[in-house]
Amino acid sequence: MTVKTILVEPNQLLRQISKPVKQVGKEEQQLMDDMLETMYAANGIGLAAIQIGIPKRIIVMDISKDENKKEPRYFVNPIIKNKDTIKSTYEEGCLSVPNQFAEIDRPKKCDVEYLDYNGKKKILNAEGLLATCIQHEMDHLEGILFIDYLSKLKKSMIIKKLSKIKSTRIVV
Ligand code: GNR
Ligand code: NI
Repeated sequence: MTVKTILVEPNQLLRQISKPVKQVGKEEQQLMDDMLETMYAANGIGLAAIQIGIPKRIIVMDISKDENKKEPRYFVNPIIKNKDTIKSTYEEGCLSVPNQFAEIDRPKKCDVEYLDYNGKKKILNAEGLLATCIQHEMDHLEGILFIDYLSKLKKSMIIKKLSKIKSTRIVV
């Protein structure tokens, strides 16, 4: 397993639409392992493959609070089957939008159909943080970031800040 570099906005790669996985094989499982390790190393609760530059419809998540009880979740080709008309608000952050947070409304519950780590078809009835996180991750598969839901002004202020930080950092 390897910790990969997480792409940071502004980066055109993050705006790509990710492609469906044809079959969950060794290569995809290796990618999921690397994604999970990268997510844990960055203290995140979710990660989409495009955040490490791979445009595949793969997500990893772990929303467990206890660091000693890991509960990794893997989603390949996720599709939202049903979403609540009731919304809930969460303060969201994103590993690709470091140190920026904003309250975002999303459907409170949703049902997601996907393939698991072994390529087996599953359905998850998600609510609360789990529902919020899976929707945040599925946005990444469409090239959408949470800042896209903010006003033009707020969004441009965040992008400007991130660009400034980037220009002062030496990237190897
Ligand atoms: O670590 C993360 N925390 C988080 C908090 C509220 C709503 C969504 C998230 S996802 C984020 C990790 C990330 O950027 N995943 O794409
Ligand atoms: Ni994110």
